[in-house]
Parts: sequence; C-alpha cells; structure tokens
Amino acid sequence: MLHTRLEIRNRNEISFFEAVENQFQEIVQDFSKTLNIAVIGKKGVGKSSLINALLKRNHQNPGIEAGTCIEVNPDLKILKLDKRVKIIESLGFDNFQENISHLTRELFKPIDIGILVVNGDADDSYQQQLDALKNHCDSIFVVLNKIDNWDGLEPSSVEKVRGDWHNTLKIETIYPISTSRYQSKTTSDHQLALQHLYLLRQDIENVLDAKGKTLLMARHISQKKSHAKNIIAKALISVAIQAFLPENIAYITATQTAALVSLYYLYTGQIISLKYAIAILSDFAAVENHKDFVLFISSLLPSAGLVNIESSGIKAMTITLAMLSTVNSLLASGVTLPGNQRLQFKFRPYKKRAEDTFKTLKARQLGDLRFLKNTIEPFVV
Ligand SMILES: Nc1nc2c(ncn2[C@@H]2O[C@H](COP(=O)(O)OP(=O)(O)O)[C@@H](O)[C@H]2O)c(=O)[nH]1
Ligand SMILES: [Mg+2]
Repeated sequence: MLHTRLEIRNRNEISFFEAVENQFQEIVQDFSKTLNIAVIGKKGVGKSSLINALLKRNHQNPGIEAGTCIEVNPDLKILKLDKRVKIIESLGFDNFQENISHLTRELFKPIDIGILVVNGDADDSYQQQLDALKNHCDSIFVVLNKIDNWDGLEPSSVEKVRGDWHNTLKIETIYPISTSRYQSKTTSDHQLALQHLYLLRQDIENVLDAKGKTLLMARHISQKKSHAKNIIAKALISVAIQAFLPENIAYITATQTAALVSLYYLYTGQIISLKYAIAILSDFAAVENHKDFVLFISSLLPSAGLVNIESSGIKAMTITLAMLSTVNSLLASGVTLPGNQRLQFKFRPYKKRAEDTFKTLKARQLGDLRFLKNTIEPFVV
C-alpha cells in the first residue's frame, strides 16, 4: 500500500479526518478479493482469442502488463494477471482437475466465472462440459465463436445454429461472436458479432459488479476509459446526495478519496491509503492558494441546508468532477501523484468546464447514472 506523510495540525482537523476515515472505510473498494475465470472449450475454438478480446488486447495494444502465463501442459494454461486474478484456459473440466491436482492449493479457490466456447453446429457432447462448469463456477456463459464461418450464407443461418445450441445445451443466453475476423468488414453479421461481444462484456461486468470485483479485472483491460467514467459518475451521484447531509464535507471528502483510490488502482494496480488520497486532494488546495485543506474543502463545498437543493448538489458535483477528471487525466498519461506540477495547469480549466456543463442540470438528472456518464464523456480522456 502506498502511504505518505500528511501533517495534521489542529483539533478541528483531527475530528474532520476521523469522520472522513469512518465513512471512507465503509465505501472504499475491497481489493483483497480474488478473481478466477475459467475459459473451457475444444482445441482451436478460440479460447485464447476470446481472452484477448475480453482484455481488449491485440498486436497494437498488448496491454501494459501481460501477466505471467503458466503452461501446465498444452491443454491447460493459467494466465496469472496478478496475484489475485487468474484466467484458466483449458480443454475441459476433467482434464483441468487431473492436471491441476499437482498445483498449489491456491488454484482450488472457487471460480467466479466459467465461459464455455463452442463452434459450428450444435453438439450434445458439450452438455457434460457445461454441467461440470455449472458445478465449479458461480456464473456461466456460453459463447458461439467464429460466426464469420457463416459469412455468405443466409443471414438467418447464424440464428438457426444459435437456436440449435440453445435447445441442445438448454441454456438461456448464447453469445454469437467472432474473435478475429471482423476487424475491417462491416456486414450485418459483423454488427451482430460486435453487438454480442459488447453484451458479453457487459454481462460479465454485471456479475463482477455484484461481487465488488469489477476493478480487479478492469485494471488488466487495456482501455480504461469506460471504467474511469463509471467510477467518476458514481462518485458524482453520491456527492450530490451527500451535499444535503449534516457533516456533508466529511462524507464528500470520503467519497472523493474512495474514488481516487479506485482510479489509482485502475491505472497503476497500486492500493493507496486514505492519507495518500487526501494528500492528492490537498494539492488542489495548493492550486487555489489555500494552506489549510479543511478550510479549502469547506470553501468549495456547499454548507448543509443551503437554500437551494439543486445548487448545493451541483456545487458538490462540479468540484468533484473537476478534481477527479484532473487526477484521471494525469494517471492516464502515466504520471505519479501527489505533488505533480501538472495538476495546477489542468485543474482550473476542468473546473471552469464543469461549471459550464452543470449549470443547466435539472434536479432529476443528478441521480441518473447513464445521463451523467454521457455528460462527463468529454472530461474523461
Ligand atoms: N474464422 C475465425 N477464426 C478465428 C476466430 N477466433 C479465433 N480464430 C482462429 O482460430 C485459431 C485458434 O484460435 P485460439 O484462440 O488459439 O484457440 P484456442 O486453442 O481455443 O485457444 C487461430 O488461428 C485463430 O486465429 C474467429 O472468430 N473466426
Ligand atoms: Mg489457446
């Protein structure tokens, strides 16, 4: 964990930071969890290609850290993305268990997500694989890969094959995708494949979200933008509500610091302490020539019970968006915080833009996650 020294000077500050700490502990992401994903399917169905597609990795964009790949044998590979996150690629579960028996106990941890990859015409020999997957994994997905093999045939042929698999495996959702061929073509099948790959990613993300594990995976996906937007938009919704609570400044600071911890982890994989996050926030005080962080933050944020509900929420959101988008743009360009001079140049323009953007917001829009994600699109690089 990254720590830093933060000078706390007076009583006022001590009680403020205690209040922040209590809130922070409740909302900060728990990074001690593990994440195991298994991708099962016959040789050549496109398991490795699917893993790359899920991590948005390709030749131009291989990802910052590739992770270590342990090849137990040609039929079983374990991609250790970091010490808590593993993707297991295997022909099947029987083989997976035999092979795995000589590995460390660590590998027997429960599997969060199991993905069965199939190709071609429906085949009931997969039923057993699917049952094994259901036994070992909390959530399962079935992917019909290489649908470009039906290119040039009747457009309904993909749907027919999908329906056959549906009946054979008795599974509700099957994702028809292609993990390699559709880079440049724009046929209707192409659209179908892209749409379903997108859906698959979304559905996997929903499962991870429910388990509080989204960031464990997101950290390894080569494009961070959508996750950064999510972290920031959720923080904005929280501060809009907190703006009306007593002790609101401690709540809002806790939300901002928890979002900073998430952004930091997303880009660097490092878990920063609350003090470290507050040190980053203090840099914003320096930009505005404030020496005292608590006074600074109080001057920016609405006081509780402020006349107008909309305007307190909007004030809290504006400052939070300016801070988080500044931090996001610095982290995205690979610089370290706190104490970075570039923060000064970025913060003011972001604040001005945030003020202009939120000026016209209506009260009902303050809690609309989808709307906010669209609104902050230009802020998140
Ligand atoms: N036509 C087609 N080929 C694919 C697709 N996805 C992967 N492949 C190819 O299928 C072969 C096997 O892919 P790979 O990911 O290594 O399969 P694995 O053995 O299951 O890991 C490779 O030559 C890939 O380029 C796809 O969507 N369509
Ligand atoms: Mg492979």
